[in-house]
Amino acid sequence: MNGSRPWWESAVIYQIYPRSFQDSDDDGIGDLNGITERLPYLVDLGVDAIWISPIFRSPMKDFGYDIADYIDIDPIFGTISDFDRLVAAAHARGIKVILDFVPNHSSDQHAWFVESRGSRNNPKRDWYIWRDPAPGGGPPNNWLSEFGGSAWEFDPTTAQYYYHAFLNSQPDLNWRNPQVVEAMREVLRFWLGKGVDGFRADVIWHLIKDAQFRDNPLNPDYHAGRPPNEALVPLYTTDLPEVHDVIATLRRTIDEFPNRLLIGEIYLPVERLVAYYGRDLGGVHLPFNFALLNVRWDARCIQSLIAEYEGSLPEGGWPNWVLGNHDRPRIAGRVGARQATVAAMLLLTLRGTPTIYYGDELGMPQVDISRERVRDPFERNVPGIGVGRDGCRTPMQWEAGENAGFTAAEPWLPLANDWRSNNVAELRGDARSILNLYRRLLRLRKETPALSVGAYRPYAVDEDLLAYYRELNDERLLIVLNLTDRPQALKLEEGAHAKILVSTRAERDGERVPGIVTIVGDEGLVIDLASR
Ligand code: TEU
Repeated sequence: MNGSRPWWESAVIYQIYPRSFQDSDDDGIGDLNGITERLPYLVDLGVDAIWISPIFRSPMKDFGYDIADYIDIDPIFGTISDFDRLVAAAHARGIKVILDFVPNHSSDQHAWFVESRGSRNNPKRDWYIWRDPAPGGGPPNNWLSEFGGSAWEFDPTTAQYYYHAFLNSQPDLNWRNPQVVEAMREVLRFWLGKGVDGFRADVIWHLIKDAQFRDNPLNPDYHAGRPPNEALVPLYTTDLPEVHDVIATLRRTIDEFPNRLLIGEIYLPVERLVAYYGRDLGGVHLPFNFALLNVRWDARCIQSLIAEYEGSLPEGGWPNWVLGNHDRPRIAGRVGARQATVAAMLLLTLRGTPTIYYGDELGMPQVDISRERVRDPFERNVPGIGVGRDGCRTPMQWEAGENAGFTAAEPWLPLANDWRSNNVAELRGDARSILNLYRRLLRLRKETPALSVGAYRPYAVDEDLLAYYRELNDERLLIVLNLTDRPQALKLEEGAHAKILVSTRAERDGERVPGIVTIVGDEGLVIDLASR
C-alpha cells in the first residue's frame, strides 16, 4: 500500500509499561510472558508495534531506567528465552518490537561503574563523569539532578564526585569517551541481532555535557511548586551541539540492520526538538513530539501547536504524536473521560506516527496514590508538588475478576477504582466504548491511506471546535472535534457529499451529513468528503 515508505510512517505504536501490563507468575509485577499472552489483544486492538519500557537487569531504583546489565533480562520480567519467544510470537502476528535503550546513565550496580568507582586510575574511570570537589570543598559546580538535589555525589573511596542527571544510583556515562560509544553500539547490535525492530532512546538530549563544566544560569521564571531542578536553565547539561554527532553514530549502528527504527525521547521546545532529525535526516527517525502532553485543552491552542509543529519539520522529516506516557498524568485525568474520546480521535487522525500509552484505550484514569503506596523515587525525593508518576502506571484493567485479571497476587501498585466496570472484557462488549472507538479508528487508519500518510490541512477553528482535512489523491477526510460538552455546528464546503465514517458516538457511523454538520457535546467525527 505504501510502496517504499518505511514501516513506521504508517504504523501505530503502543507503549507497554511491563511492570503493569500482565503478570504471569503471580508476583504482582507484570512480565514478558504476560505480554506474550496478551498479544491477541493487541492484534484485536489493531496496533502495529509495541515499545516496551526497560526489561533489563536492574536494581529497579527507577523501575528499570537504572540498568545493571544492558544485555540481560531482569529475572522479574523473565529470561532471554522468554524474550526470544515474545519477539517470535509478536512477529508471527505482524507486530514489531521496540525496546527501550537507556544510554545516558547506568545503574551504580553496573560492572562498568563498580570498576569506575574502584580507583582513580582504573581503565573504566573515564567511562563516567568524575570531578574533584570545588576549590573550597563541595560539589564541582551548581548542576542539579532532575530528581532533586545536587547532580553530584561524593564518593569517599576516591574523594571525587560523580555526575548523575537523575538518581544518585544512576551515574551518567561519559559519551565523550569513544570506548563508551563503542560499548553502547555493541549493546544495540546485540538486540538488533535478536530481531528487535527498533529502540526508543531515553533522554537522548542529555548525552553530552559541557566540557568545561560551567555553572548553569539561574532561571528567572522559576517559581515554588515546580521541581527544584527547574531553578536553573540546563544550558550546559542538555541539548549541546555535540550531542548530534553522538546520535548520528547511533543512527549509523541502527542502519547496519535493515528497516530498524530509532526514536528519541526529547523534551524540548519544537524549534530545538526538530534539530534531532539530524543533518540530512541522519539523527533519530522520530524525535518524540510531546507537545500534546502539556497543551491547554482548547481548540485554538491545539491548532496552533499543530501548525507550529508541521511548519517546523525538516524536509522529509516524519511527524509523530504522543498523548500519554509512563512519566506524565493520564489523558483521561487531564481532560476527563468524555474528552478522552475526542483526544483519541485527535491522536489517531493527525499526520504522523501515533504512540498510544497502554490503558489509554480504556480511558484509564490518573490514580491518586496514597502516601504509603508511593513507589516512584521522584515523588519520594520531591514530595507533595505533584511530580509522582505512579498514578499513570497502575495495572492494566483486563476483566472484572480478581485484581482485574492482572495478577493473582497483590499488584505492585493499586488498581484504579473503576476497574470492575472499566476493563477490556466489559468495554470490548460495548459498541459505544472508548476501546471500540480506538479499534474503529485503528481499522480506519489501516484502510485509509489519507489518514495514515495523507497531507494535513487546517479547515476551521474557534475556541470550541477544531477541524482539519487529511488528503491523499482522491481521498478527502474532514476531522471535526468538539472540545466542549456543548453542541456545535460547522458549515461544510459547498457541494460536499459527506458521510460520517467514525463518530466518537458510535451510533452516528455511516450517517450522511448535509451542508451543515451538527456535532453533539464531546463528539468527534471523521467525515468522508469524497463519497457520493
Ligand atoms: O524520563 C526523562 C525525563 O525527562 C523525566 O525527567 C521526566 O521529565 C520526568 O519523569 C517527569 O515527568 C526518562 C524516563 O522516561 C523516566 O521514566 C526515567 O525516570 C528518566 O528518563 C531517567 O531514566
